[in-house]
Amino acid sequence: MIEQIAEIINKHDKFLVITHVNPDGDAIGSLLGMYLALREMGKTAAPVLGTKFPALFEFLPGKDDVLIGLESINFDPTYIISLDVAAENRISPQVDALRETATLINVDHHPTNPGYGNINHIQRHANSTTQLVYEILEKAGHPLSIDVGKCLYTGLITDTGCFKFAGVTSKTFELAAKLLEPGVDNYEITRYLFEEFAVSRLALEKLMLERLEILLDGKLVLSHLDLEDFEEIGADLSEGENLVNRLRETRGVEVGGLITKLSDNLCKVSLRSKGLIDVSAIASELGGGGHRRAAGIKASMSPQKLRIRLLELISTALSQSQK
Ligand SMILES: [Mn+2]
Repeated sequence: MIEQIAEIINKHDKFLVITHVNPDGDAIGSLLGMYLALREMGKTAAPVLGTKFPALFEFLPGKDDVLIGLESINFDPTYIISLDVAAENRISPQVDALRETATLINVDHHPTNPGYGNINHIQRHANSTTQLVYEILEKAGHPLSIDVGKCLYTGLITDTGCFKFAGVTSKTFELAAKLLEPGVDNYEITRYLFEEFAVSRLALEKLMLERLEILLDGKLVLSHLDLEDFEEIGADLSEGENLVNRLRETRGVEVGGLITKLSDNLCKVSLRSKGLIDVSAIASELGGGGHRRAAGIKASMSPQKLRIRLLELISTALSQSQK
């Protein structure tokens, strides 16, 4: 499959590059890395998001070319490259209408990805989708530039929690070395991602910690934020990214969960597990998806109801894991 995708990007033109709702570092890194590489290859290409560009990643090259919504694309795409999107309904913006004339290439590392593309390249053991983008570009014979390296490295370090998470092997560091090779400065990127948070993020973290509940004999830690909190603090939704990791980093805790209320009947949930519990299975039950140790849900449910459902599902999963 990788050969086929490499050949397509070498031989064809007019690419639309897309990713998922609430894009994280891997989503934005893949989007911009693929887009910039296509431009370097002399192709017509556009990176598109469904909502505004997340402030956290504004240091990345190519972000000024990102289009918001499909209206502003000035060519008819032949191929749509979907990157890091676990399920078709998580593509943002939705591209259903374009699929009548364009071929959808689905490149992802989420094990729950059902293969909704016309061409699917799903590698569940890849540390990040940017790894897959790197491998496609390498297969296509396109040399890595410093700008593309910055984007792809960003995806790798965000999805591995700076090489802390499970799944990191010697291969991960080999890839990191290749991505830094063109002259990418590791600290320039980690500083922006992890040491330049706005005070607003600290305020969000404070609220999250004030509201946390320690449940199921200390194995589950849940907390919640509301869209109004973000508005009052003046924080972008993307600033809540990975705050949930904080909830897992305590001895004995198996699962951390952060519920963000977007409206009375719509919530976003981020789940993190140490590995005993497969949170992607819990997320799937509620219409979401992800990985064993990190998963997400967007559900049309009140936060109270969602909290109860999560408690039930995680409690059942915990008792099954002890059998
Ligand atoms: Mn990813």
